[in-house]
Amino acid sequence: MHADPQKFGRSTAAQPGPGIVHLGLGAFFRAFGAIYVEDAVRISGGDWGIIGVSLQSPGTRDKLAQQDFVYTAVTQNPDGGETFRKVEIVQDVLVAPENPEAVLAAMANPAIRIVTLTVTEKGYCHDPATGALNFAHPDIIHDLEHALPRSAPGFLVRALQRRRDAGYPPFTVLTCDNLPENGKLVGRAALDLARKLDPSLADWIASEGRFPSTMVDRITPATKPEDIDRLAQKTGYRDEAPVLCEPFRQWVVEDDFVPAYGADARPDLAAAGAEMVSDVTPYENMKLRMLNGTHSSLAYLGYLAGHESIAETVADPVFASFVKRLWREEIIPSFTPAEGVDIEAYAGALYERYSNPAIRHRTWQIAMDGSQKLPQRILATIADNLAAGRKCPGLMLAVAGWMRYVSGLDEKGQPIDVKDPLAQHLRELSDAAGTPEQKVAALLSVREVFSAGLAADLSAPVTEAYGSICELGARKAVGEIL
Ligand code: CS2
Repeated sequence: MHADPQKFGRSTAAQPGPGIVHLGLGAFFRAFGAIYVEDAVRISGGDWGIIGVSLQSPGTRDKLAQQDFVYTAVTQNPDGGETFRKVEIVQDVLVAPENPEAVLAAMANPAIRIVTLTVTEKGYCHDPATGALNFAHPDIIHDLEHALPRSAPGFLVRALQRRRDAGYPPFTVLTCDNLPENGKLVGRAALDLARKLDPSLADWIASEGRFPSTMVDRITPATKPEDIDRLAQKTGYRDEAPVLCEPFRQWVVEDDFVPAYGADARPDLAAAGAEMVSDVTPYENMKLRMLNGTHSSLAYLGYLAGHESIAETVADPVFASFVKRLWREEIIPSFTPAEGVDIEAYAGALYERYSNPAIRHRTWQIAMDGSQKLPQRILATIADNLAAGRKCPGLMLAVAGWMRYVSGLDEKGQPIDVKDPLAQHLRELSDAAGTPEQKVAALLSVREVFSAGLAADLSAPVTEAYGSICELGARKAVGEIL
């Protein structure tokens, strides 16, 4: 039994005024963006308190509300040690389905100069293969017909509409999701929706709004009940909503914020260690392909091989060699790193981060939402390799691993709890197809994921890779690549 827990709450009554609304207050942003903002305020001041918004469910709000929205960030070091940091920058959490009006009112408050987002790849209601807003998405259909929205684009546009009508400047929209040119993507979604509602609003957003792109990086595994108990044992207080993270963090931000707010348009993120740049593209390719691309490759193939976590997967010498080969042979040649970046050293640091035994980052967690992740993490790299005449058998095997994973049965015939917006459709396609060739063809026909041209290019190599997985099992199929 842990010690009688002391009341867990704020260290001080003094708080900065609100300056940011965050849509999608999950573990990642609490372990990442909130800490950067809190550090920026500690160093350089400014009214940058954060109002969190949950777009789906009340769970996070319910836990945080019990402890005045304060929580612990637990850094898990490779030597097994843990360091604890109390984070106090979040000042309130709203639950959109309970009270969308309160969310819009918060976003329309002129004191709010930035809206940040971590709504995951599927939260932008876009078509992953093209980037266009999906007007057939049920939430977009709803948001076109109702002033109180459901979707992230809907909240952005309706709040901007209120600000425009009240004569206030727009807020800067700062997305923190793992998507290429993520600022342009969320800007396009907002403008596509605004143009349908009110073309003059779209013109105003296009002229006065800002949607800078960012690259975000911090491995943040899900918190388990035993983590909460361990923290209570170690600290003497009970925090119901701690977040776990690795020591590493990197935030690269395009320095393009709403000019109407002048020097008060953003917190001093550079003082907190963020890199403020004019173009984030080289950093984003490096991270999405080198980290997220191998994360997803290891997640599907590692899960099928029976590995529970990334650390466990790269501890397997077959997968250790596989991931290093992926970086060397198929990913690094596919892009130009940012100036001054030692890309070999970056790969070596990634391998050390993956190997951190204290981070139990489940392959199952990373495998989620593959239909929304594959295009920017793996397919773009394949397309660039093919255009350059380079074969990429490792990435083709990763695609085949995803196809085998979404079939819903593992290599022991046990069910896989596939989490994906298209999970049912993918399972039905796989089940309805008889042979491996037919299964691959059926899944390559999913245009939300594979363009027709890329599907044609992938057909033969992915079919061969899929057959290898079915015949040898994932681990041996990986071994064949080496
Ligand atoms: C992971 C990412 O769950 C996933 O898809 O690949 O959350 C990854 O941990 C972060 O992007 C690391 O910065």
